[in-house]
Amino acid sequence: MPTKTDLRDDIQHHLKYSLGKDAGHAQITDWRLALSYAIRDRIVDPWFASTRATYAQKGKRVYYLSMEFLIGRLLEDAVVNLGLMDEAEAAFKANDLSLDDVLGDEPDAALGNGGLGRLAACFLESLSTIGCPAYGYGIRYEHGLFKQSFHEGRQIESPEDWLTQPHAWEFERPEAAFRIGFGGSVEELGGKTVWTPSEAVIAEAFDTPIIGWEGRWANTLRLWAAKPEQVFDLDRFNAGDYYGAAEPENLARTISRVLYPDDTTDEGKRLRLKQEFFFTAASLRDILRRFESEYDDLELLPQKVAIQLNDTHPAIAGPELVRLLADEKGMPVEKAIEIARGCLSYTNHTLLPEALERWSEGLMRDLLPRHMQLIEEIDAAHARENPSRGVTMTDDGDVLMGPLAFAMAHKVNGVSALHTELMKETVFEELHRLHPDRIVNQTNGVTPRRWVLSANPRLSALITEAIGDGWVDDLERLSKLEPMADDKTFRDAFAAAKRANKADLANYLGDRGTNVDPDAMFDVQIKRIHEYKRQHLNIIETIAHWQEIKDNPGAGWVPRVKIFGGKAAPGYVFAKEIIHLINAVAEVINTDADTGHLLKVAYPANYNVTLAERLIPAAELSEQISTAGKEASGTGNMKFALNGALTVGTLDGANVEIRDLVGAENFFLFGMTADEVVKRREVEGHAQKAIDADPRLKRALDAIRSGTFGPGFEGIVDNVSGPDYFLVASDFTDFYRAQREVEKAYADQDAWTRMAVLNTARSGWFSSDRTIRGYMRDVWYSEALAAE
Ligand code: 9GP
Repeated sequence: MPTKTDLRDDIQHHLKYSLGKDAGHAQITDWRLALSYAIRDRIVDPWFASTRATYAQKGKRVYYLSMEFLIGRLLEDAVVNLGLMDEAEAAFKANDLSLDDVLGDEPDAALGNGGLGRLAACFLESLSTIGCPAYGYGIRYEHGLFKQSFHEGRQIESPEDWLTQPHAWEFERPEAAFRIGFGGSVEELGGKTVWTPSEAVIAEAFDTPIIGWEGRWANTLRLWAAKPEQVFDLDRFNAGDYYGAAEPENLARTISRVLYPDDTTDEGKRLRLKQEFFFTAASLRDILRRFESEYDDLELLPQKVAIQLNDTHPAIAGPELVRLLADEKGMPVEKAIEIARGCLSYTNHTLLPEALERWSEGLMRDLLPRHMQLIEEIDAAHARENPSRGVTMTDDGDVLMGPLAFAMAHKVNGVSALHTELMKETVFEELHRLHPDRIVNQTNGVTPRRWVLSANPRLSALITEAIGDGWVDDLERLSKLEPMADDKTFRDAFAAAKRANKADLANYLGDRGTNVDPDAMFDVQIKRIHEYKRQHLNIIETIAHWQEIKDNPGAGWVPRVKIFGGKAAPGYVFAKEIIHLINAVAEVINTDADTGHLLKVAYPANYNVTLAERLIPAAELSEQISTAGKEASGTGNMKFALNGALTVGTLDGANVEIRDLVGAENFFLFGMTADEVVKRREVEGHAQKAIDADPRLKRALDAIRSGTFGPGFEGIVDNVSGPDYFLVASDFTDFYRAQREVEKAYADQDAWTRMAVLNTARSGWFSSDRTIRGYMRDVWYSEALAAE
């Protein structure tokens, strides 16, 4: 294995022999690929060692099945985890290149929509850091989440194309391939149930090693690509039907072509179900193959295999595992259900009814006829064992994937304390009554390697100087910073790091056309655009604030930059209107000579993981303002707090736990609680009542309606004044109050910094290492191993 000191030589070697370039002609991408190969070489040995250790110690393996892995860039993670930043920097300096430019050339692997996918990526890194033998299983989408640009303030989507350049991290495994069938018929043949699909594709594996902190352990992310069984129809080609000849390939490839945009329309339902079955079935076959290479007693499966279903997307794993065990291995169905349940567990990530998957029974029967039969059997077995007030896996002609996943899992978890309690009281009320020990909580977390160490080198250096570097894989050690909140020298250094991050961001925004003052407060809301996340509450409050400033520009206002980032699902019209409104407000406010030095709105396009890594370290105020009861957890909220931003937020998701830990006095709380939200909705005309009671809100809405920001925003005003399901109007007044509290606190910079230090010092619990240890203990019953 090459040693650290050879990195420069190895880069040169790969430039020449892997890429066929000499240094004089190499482009930045060539250098980036050469570095990636040199780094990958250093991952392979620990990767093999981890696999050998798992076999040697007969470790239990964890399989994390997820439709999404929002990994972003991998190169920096790997360089950081191997401790090679200095060497890599030196190697490029010798060639007059900056490591930042090289790292910045890597496209973002955007194989996810938002929090769920990013959580999966943090978990992969933590699993490796901890040394928990694990595989991530997902789909190798050719096109990840769409690219966003703005035209006249409106979102424009274009295809993402991360695979147009070679993907340096993956190893193609043509030998690891499974035939995945769809449709067809089911027959009883000689006492056996046989499913004969009418069409099939091949799932081919691509492996990416994921290295943990200090290179101690590496796991695998195995993504499946769909290929045709027969590359090409020669008969049709020879008959001159060139399009027809390519049809099998096109049809198959469609399955892994595009990441499905969540929370959107019904279109493509059939394709989505195919995607779900495709990767789940391939993964289960791979899991069974690996198990059978070591053990010959299938009853050992739950002792050796833990399969985590990330949301209901892979919930077809229940019936598919039962089918494999019963139809293919000859186990009685009831036994197969018990064994499958011993392996499977399910994470719920949302209570939003529209996001809880249902598939029509007709579609299910057509695409997966044997699975539909087994769903009915699972349903009947569950009903026999658990006399209940009507829990069923089907309803109104639909298969309900939530109850199915619940019934087939030995543990079901929510992702924050509040969310888990609400699951028990709402979506899974009856199932919880029947299985009171099944639901557990595992509050989300984020990997500190990516979200502090790499993203915020200035803060990281300061922390390490103060308390040593043990915090990187033991984040609760940040609590040692707590006394330093009272140390003026430390506070000044903390504030200086933040100021420098803000200056960097101000340059970035300036390059994109929005000039902002790095001494203003940086107030950030970055996340998918959704009504429940209430970016419209934020922009309406911004308008009201602007109007107040205009009335009295000399009143000593705290200068602010309101920064937004996020994409709307292409089919989500209202979310797109919110984007348009934010951009329209920015256009007016940013060019207002009276207020320009006091208030700016910035909305950089194409928010992604890399942009988050730039924004979060520079943020001072974190907007976590969802309608209480709607945000399952949030993970951005944790990243902000760790990086020393204060939160203005509702009692929703993990905000509750953040506030408990950082202290109520270091958190700006506003808004109704989840219970109050439910009651408020019952008040007749609640929105209008709130508007009538608050002239500022009325004036802001009037300005939007009357066209101050251009035409076409009546829909938003009508919604906020009428149904207002997400209670923007009812929470406005308290939000406005909280924002003024924020300004009052910010005016005393030193006191603010003290609160920011305490946010960092008290947020160590939000490491995804802690979350993964919780899953290992309460859900997977698995243990960490050490490679030799
Ligand atoms: O909306 C939740 C978000 O609150 C949570 O942090 C994340 C990870 O658990 O999952 C999100 N849910 C989804 O993306 C889809 O259900």
